[in-house]
Amino acid sequence: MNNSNRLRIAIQKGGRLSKDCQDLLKQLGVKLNLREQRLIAHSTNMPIDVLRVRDDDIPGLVMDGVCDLGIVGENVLVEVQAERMRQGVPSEVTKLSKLDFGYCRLALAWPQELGARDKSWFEGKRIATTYPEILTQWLKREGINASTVMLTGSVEVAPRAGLSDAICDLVSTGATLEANGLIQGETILESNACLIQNKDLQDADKLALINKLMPRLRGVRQAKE
Ligand code: PRT
Ligand code: ZN
Repeated sequence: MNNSNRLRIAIQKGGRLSKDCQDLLKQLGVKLNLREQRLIAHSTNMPIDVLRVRDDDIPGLVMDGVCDLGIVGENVLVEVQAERMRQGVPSEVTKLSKLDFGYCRLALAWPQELGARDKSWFEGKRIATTYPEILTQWLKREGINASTVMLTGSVEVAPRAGLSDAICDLVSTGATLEANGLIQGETILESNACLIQNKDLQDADKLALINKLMPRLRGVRQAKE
C-alpha cells in the first residue's frame, strides 16, 4: 500500500499518453517539477507525487495500492484486469472518469489480397496481438476457434513475416494498417484514456484532495466540449 501521506498518481513516462497526462495535471492546477529521467516527480504546490512508468504497469500499481490514482488507456486496463482475474489476483479499480484523449480502437485486420472476409474466416486461424486476453474473450463470445500469438510490438508486420494469418491491434487513423497492406475489420474494443483509483483508498486527506480535483477535471472536460 502507499503509506506516504502524499497522493500518488501513476502516469505513462514516455509515449502517446505522456504529454496529455502532463497537460491535464497542469490544467488541474498541479505544479510539477518534472525532470526527464526521474521516476517520481513531486508537486510543488499540493501533496501529490507523480510516478512515471510504462503504461502496462499502471493498472497493477493502482490495483495493488502502490499508487492511489492512475491514468491509463482502457485497452491496457481491460487486458490487465482480465489477466489478473484469470490468475486470481485483485483486479478491481474505481473508474473515476473517462478522459478526452488517447482514443483508439482494438480491431481485427488481415492481408488486403484476401479481400472482404467475415468473422467465420477466423476459424482455425492464427491472430497476432498485444492483447491476448481481450482477443481470447471476444473469440469465445463469438464461438470462434482461433489461436493467438502474443507480440509486444510490430504486430502489423506479423502476417507478412509469416507469423500469423491476421492481427488484432490498436488503430487510430488506419495509416499503419494501410501502409502494411492490411484491411481493417471488426472493432472488438473502443478505448480512451481514463482516470482510475485504488478501490480501497480510505485516507481522508487523500480522498478530500481527490474531491477537490474532480470538479476541476469536470470543468476541464466541459471546456473542451
Ligand atoms: O512504453 P510504454 O509501454 O509505456 O508504451 P507503449 O508503447 O505500450 O504505448 P504507446 O505509447 O504506443 O500507447 C499508449 C496508449 O495510447 C495505448 O495503450 C492506447 O491506449 C493509446 N493509443 C491511442 C494508441 C494509439 N492511439 C495508437 N494508434 N496506442 C498505440 N497506437 C499504435 C498502434 O499500436 C499501431 O501501431 O499506433 C499504430 C496505429 O496508428 P494509426 O494512426 O496508424 O492507425
Ligand atoms: Zn505499453
